[in-house]
Amino acid sequence: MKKYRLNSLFLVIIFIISFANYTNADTLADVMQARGLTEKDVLAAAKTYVPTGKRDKFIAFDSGGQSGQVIVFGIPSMRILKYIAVFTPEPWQGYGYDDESKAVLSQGRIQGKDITWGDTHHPALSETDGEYDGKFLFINDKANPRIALIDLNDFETKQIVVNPVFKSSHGGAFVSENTDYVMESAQYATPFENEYVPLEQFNEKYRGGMTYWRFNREEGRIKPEESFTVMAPPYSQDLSDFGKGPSADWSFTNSFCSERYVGGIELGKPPFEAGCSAKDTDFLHVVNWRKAAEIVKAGKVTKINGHDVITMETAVAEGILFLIPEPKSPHGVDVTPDGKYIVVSGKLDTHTSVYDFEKIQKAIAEKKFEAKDSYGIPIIAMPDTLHTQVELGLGPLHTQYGARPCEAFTSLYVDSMVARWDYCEGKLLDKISIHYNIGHLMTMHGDSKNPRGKYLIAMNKLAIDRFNPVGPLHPQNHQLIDISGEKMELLYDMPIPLGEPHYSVAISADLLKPVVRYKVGWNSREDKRSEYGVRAGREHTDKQPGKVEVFGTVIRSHITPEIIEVNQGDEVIIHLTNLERAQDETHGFALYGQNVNLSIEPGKTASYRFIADKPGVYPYYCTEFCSALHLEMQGYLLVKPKDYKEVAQKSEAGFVYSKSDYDEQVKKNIATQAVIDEVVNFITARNYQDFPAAVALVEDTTDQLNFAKEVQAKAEAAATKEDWQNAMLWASQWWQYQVKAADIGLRAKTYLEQEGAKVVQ
Ligand code: RUQ
Ligand code: CUA
Repeated sequence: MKKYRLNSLFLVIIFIISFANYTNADTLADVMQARGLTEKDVLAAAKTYVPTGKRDKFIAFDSGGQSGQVIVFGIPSMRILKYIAVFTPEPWQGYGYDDESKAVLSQGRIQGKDITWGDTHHPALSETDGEYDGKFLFINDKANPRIALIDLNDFETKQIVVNPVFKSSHGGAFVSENTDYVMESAQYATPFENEYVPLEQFNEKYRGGMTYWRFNREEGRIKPEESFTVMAPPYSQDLSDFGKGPSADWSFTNSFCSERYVGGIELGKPPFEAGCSAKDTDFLHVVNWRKAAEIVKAGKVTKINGHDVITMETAVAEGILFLIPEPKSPHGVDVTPDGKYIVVSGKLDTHTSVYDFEKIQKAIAEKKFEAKDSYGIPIIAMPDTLHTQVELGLGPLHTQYGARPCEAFTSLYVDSMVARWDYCEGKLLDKISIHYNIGHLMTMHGDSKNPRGKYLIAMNKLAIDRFNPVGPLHPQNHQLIDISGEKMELLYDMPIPLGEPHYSVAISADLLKPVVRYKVGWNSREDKRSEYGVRAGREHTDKQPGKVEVFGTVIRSHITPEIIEVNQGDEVIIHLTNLERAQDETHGFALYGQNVNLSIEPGKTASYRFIADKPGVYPYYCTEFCSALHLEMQGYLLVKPKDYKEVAQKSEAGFVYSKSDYDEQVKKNIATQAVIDEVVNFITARNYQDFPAAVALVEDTTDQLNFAKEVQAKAEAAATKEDWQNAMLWASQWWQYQVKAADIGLRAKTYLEQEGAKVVQ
């Protein structure tokens, strides 16, 4: 059996080598004909195909909609790289299954209740001076107004903050030019206090607003105690955007249903949708957030639920909140890269309006207002602030920017099209059909001061007939569009089978530099050494009455300890540290009947606690296929019944080995070592040190060979004592380490061959 394993390893390698040399007889023309592909199709394929081993130029972060997660994919290949668990437990990442991540999820409790999902809408990348810096990602939950913080150092969720006054929030997350604040606006107006207030008091007691979450970059955390909310009328505040450059101190927030209509079909009243779209205009909220922050510092706030709120009265008195009419039921509000204009589209109006920040400032400075709303907020007349209005098509929603001067792209929901236009001249340039009903759209670095152009992704709400049918619930459809030429060209359809991704942001891949391993014994959620981490050889189990605490480790291919004995009723706490230094050697940990799966990436320490309330035998194992002996990476938790009386047990060996078994094994080990030596010679004869990935593999191989040496000594010691049973078992373990060394060594060799490493001698 074991012999077969080594042989099969080499067979696979030979197979791979011979397969690579095999040339397919088909020509491109044959394939095109057989598959019915046009030249345009093949060109699109060539523009998106990323050959094996090559990487994407841009990395996109999609909101995962109702899945409460974030989807990471590459552009132009549109290959999904990861789902980042954010608001929803996700077992592959151990998220919501280990103590460390449970602590993050529990920060998101709403009024004491666990919320195990999210409706993620808008991701935002951290910015430095208006440019994406690749450090952090923020995303909001609409259903339960929360913001999550993801650290792009390891693509893990580190913090969840709950909005203390809102009961829903669509318009988040947006970041200020230097990420000192992350913004979120209310959607459905509610009382700020957590109290019952009859709907009859909607105008007086229900409120909207904009929350500015303070972000501390050094700590890498949002600071709730330094955050504040500017209260606003119950106008259903929607999307927002921070200004840039000249407008950097300001923020802009749309609203709909400024009619303040309250439906009630069952009471015989016309529905919300009728009453909420009766007026021709709604309001753009213009806020001087920089000044608002100073007002908060000066203490001119009202505490609501322990949170600093600037009331509308204060906001008006201090001159930080203004309204400007905007076309009916607007949705997106997007500040141009130069910060000079604010683009707003009304879903129920064919116009896209371009507001001029300078004109807005002029009106404010001259106190030129056309009226005040019923809450005393000054309204600036629309014509006094408009730069231009453009007729783009039906149902304009969101706008993103391209790399060319004044280049904008707007999604047309009703038309199912993307419009390319010039916001300076107010001129439509090009249109392309998408499939179907586009919501957001996204360009590379599209929210930054410096959009990169090249690609656009149309984030379509409906897929309808685009993919093989999979039942009534269809995937969403992202369409990749080439915007590098004069005409937009559709390149690729990507199904998204995980919630409705509302919005996405994409960053140049070279700006992301995540770690490949943690320092050994790391609590990744708190970004510090775990007090439960242990190094190799330091594993131990602490037993106290009623409590068993295991400080264990995992490394190919064993879990230490392999046997855990506890008494019924004990609290069992298991901490496991992954000792691997190799890249991509994650181990898992699953235990029968306990709803646990840990994901223990190299260096990480993860913990799990439970009460062993039922006596029995509970196997545990590693859930990642980590090595040829992954299946053997196992152990037993034994829970002894309360009244259990120890009796002496005698265990019989499953198999009895002799001297000849041992000799046979040693012969095999020596032969294996010869193979390993050859691989090692190949590597060391080349400039492998010039390839960090190869260096890491070599380090790992050396580790495994050192382990092999350690157990070889044990085998030989047992053999001198003629303890053939243990000699054979240790010799077999020696061989296991050799196989692992060979596996990694061969990976390094293949890598060096592919990268064209040179002989150095
Ligand atoms: S959304 S389709 Cu941002 Cu939730 Cu506009
Ligand atoms: Cu570790 Cu499988």
